[in-house]
Amino acid sequence: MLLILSAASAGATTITIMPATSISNAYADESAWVLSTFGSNFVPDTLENFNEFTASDTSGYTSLSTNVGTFSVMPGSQPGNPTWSSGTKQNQFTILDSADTPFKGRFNTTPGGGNWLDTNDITGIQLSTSLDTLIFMVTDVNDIRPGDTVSIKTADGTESSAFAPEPPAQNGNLYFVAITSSGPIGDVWFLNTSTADGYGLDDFGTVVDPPAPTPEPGTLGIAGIGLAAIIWGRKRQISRSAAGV
Ligand SMILES: [Ca+2]
Ligand SMILES: [Ca+2]
Ligand SMILES: [Ca+2]
Repeated sequence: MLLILSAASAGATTITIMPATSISNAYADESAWVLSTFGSNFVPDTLENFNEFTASDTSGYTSLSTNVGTFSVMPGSQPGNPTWSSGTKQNQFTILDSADTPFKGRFNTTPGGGNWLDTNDITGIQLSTSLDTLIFMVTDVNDIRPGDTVSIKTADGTESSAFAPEPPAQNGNLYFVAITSSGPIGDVWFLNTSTADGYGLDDFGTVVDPPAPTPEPGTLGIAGIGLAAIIWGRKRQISRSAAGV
């Protein structure tokens, strides 16, 4: 399914939010978006799947350095419902996996992976990134109460909250999100009006123009034969002219 729910922009920044029906569908959306936005030379490149971190429901982070930039709790962020997010991780975000999560509907989207970054129901997370293009997956948005609203905002004022509202949002929903900018994006803010309706973030990456493929051995062989023929021809020419022929 390739359905563009939203393409918000202010100035040179765009935020695109696309609903997906499954993980494979989300990756199909990602590939289709890269193709339509950048052309066939470009491919998505996942840089951070959170699998190098330890999943834990008993510890969290106020700041976390990753391969796409630094995630941090925003000033003024409200803690989640203490029933779920208690103790040391109150007003912290967490890395979770399916064995550790106290929440329903948030999940890893990395093929073969297990972890995701979980908001732990806090209301404000910032990602500071130097990337010009940022792509990622979001799970379980706006699925608890009508009126709860998750929005994504960039430092230049571009904002989108085009996730489906509840209703019809369902537990376990999934989105592919893309942010483009004419220069480094800088700060991305993940904002939530609710303290009981968190969500998961996973598979952050960018878009790359891959290098030209190296020539296949057969092609090299033909090129080598051609080069040898040229050298042999030149040598022959030199010896003929040296001999005055
Ligand atoms: Ca993951
Ligand atoms: Ca849920
Ligand atoms: Ca939720």
